[in-house]
Amino acid sequence: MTKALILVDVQNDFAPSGALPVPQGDEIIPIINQLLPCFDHVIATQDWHPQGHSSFASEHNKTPGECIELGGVTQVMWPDHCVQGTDGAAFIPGLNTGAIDYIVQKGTNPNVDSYSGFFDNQRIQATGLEDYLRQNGLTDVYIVGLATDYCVKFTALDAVELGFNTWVIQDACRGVDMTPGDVENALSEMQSAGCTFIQSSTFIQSSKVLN
Ligand code: VGL
Ligand code: ZN
Repeated sequence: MTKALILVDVQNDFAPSGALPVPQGDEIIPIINQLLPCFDHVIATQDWHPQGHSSFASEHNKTPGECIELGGVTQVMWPDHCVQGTDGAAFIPGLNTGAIDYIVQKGTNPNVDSYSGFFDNQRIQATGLEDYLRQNGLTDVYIVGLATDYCVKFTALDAVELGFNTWVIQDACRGVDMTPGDVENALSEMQSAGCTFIQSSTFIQSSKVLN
């Protein structure tokens, strides 16, 4: 059993003061920093959109939160966020980025969104995350980050589907909850799919016993 920690979109635009704020999104930073030493392999995803990305409401004269159809899938309209190379796309300050071994950038195709760290929403392209995990013999993935009801959820669902043992460290995630209940529903979906939930304190305690 070889485990990897996957940090999903721990980026400024998803912090409470960011362009697409996730309430209390910054609270996970110290929790993640405590988890990092428990892992030999740490991977971070970054939402990494070109300017004028098709998920941006501003491109379609829509209001954030509205939905459109895009390439055959429903697309939520978002405020402009995580534009490549901007401060909004950078990791949230305080995160121990020195512990990150591999960065996966997603959402780079201007025409397609990508919530999952593995594939874009239309499943046109893989990001390379699966290959990286397999090449390094990583069979167990522990997922943390932002946002529980979008990128964390879709990354976790794909991980299970690809056959990885998938854990979600629940207190190290925060959600958007645009419609109240979204986070609860996301947790149920992940659980039904076969993800296991764990609290950071329990995980840290058990890795101390084992090592
Ligand atoms: C995300 C909405 C749009 C996320 C990314 O990281 O959960 N959500 N882009
Ligand atoms: Zn995005």
